[in-house]
Amino acid sequence: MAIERTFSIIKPDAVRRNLIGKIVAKFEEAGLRVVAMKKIHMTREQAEGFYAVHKERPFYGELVEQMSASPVVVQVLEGENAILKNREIMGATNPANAEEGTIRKEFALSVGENSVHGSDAPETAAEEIRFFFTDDEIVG
Ligand code: RTP
Ligand code: MG
Repeated sequence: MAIERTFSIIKPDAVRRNLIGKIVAKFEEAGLRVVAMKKIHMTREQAEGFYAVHKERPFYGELVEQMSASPVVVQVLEGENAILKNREIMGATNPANAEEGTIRKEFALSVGENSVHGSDAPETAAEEIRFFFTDDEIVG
């Protein structure tokens, strides 16, 4: 199986509640390795750019507002099948539909404040990693 890299955000709702360690533990326990990590406070412009694909969706304004309201932790995770594996560890977008043991089942507050983001495909993973990290910030 291929070793992949994926992009992950620990969102403001989770950082505010001091859940960084508990969330990273779930990635590590599943065999994913943190190869880059930093805490940042996204500007409104950064959040708008990052979520530009959702610009026409009704929740876009609220999403941009929430993601730039307070700090987040951005990470690059590496491992076998990392993109899909990360999505499994995260659980469904709406925590009401998330499986037991997933991050969103345990920690998410709502469909909007759902504690984590994860890339959904190889192309978006590469794009999202480039959006937040330079090559020399990623240590494999
Ligand atoms: P993500 O991109 O954050 O990893 O989550 P996802 O693929 O599971 O969800 P996506 O459809 O890409 O939506 C991106 C984020 O927008 C917020 N959202 N709010 N109020 C709503 O109905 C709604 N729907 C989506 C969530 O924060 C979701 O993670
Ligand atoms: Mg998505």
